[in-house]
Amino acid sequence: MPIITRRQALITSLAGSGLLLTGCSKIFQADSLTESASFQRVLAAAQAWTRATQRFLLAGGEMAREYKPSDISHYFKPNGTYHPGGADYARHVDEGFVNWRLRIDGMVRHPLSLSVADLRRLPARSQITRHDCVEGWSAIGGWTGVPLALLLRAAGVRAGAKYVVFYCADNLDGEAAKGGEQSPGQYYESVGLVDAMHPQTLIAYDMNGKPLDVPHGAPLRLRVERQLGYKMAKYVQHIQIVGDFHAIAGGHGGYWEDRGYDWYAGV
Ligand SMILES: Nc1nc2c(c(=O)[nH]1)N[C@H]1C(S)=C(S)[C@@H](COP(=O)(O)O)O[C@H]1N2
Ligand SMILES: [Mo]
Repeated sequence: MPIITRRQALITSLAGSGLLLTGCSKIFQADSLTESASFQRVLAAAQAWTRATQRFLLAGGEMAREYKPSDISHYFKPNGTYHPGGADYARHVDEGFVNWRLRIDGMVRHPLSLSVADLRRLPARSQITRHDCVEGWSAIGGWTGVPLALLLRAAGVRAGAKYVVFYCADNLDGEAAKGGEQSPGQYYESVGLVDAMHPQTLIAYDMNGKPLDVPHGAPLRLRVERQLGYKMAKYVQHIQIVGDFHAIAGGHGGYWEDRGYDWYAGV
């Protein structure tokens, strides 16, 4: 019974995002964002995304446990990269990330390029979840962001696509100058389309009600609840939809997967 109640509450809040859409269209008309074709496309996809999410919940789709604001950890350990090096990222920090773009391409009908401001004006979801790192620590945090499903619907995933790959701005042991995105040291991750379309999978921009800070992945990070911490790519700048990932970096679908971790990291 409590589960049904919670599901109904979620559906109610998702119906609310339909109202948010109306609000967004108004802002959109009066704003310079009319320039952004990508933004317009995502906004147009919002209604279909709301219906798909409702279907998922009504069909009894599994949600990760969500917590109360009072459960939020006082300290959430930053892990892995605390600050991507390099002049490019430093410039983005100085500029307050106004020129950061999230590119979405690969097996899609409409490649997208969105600014952080674009993402902040789209329907959002907030959730308080527990993050589990393979190193043996956990922390509870609150996340707000755009459901990845909405972005994928807007981009129009092509038949034959199976995975979503996330490329990050940090380079852990390669030399950024030599390799760029395909260098073995570039942090990247991938998830299957089912996890990518899950209602709790977000491109998050806020943590505990404040813009993501640099140690936790500013300006954008992935939240893919029900999976281990290393899947939650920070500093995301490029999302690519692919049929397989064997030709990418070490071929195992992620920075740590190329170093022996499991690709499917269910909690
Ligand atoms: N780009 C990038 N993403 C990353 C990492 C990283 O080093 N670089 N570390 C991963 C690991 S192992 C964990 S546990 C989480 C840590 O997120 P946090 O720093 O917000 O705690 O980010 C994951 N995402
Ligand atoms: Mo981790």
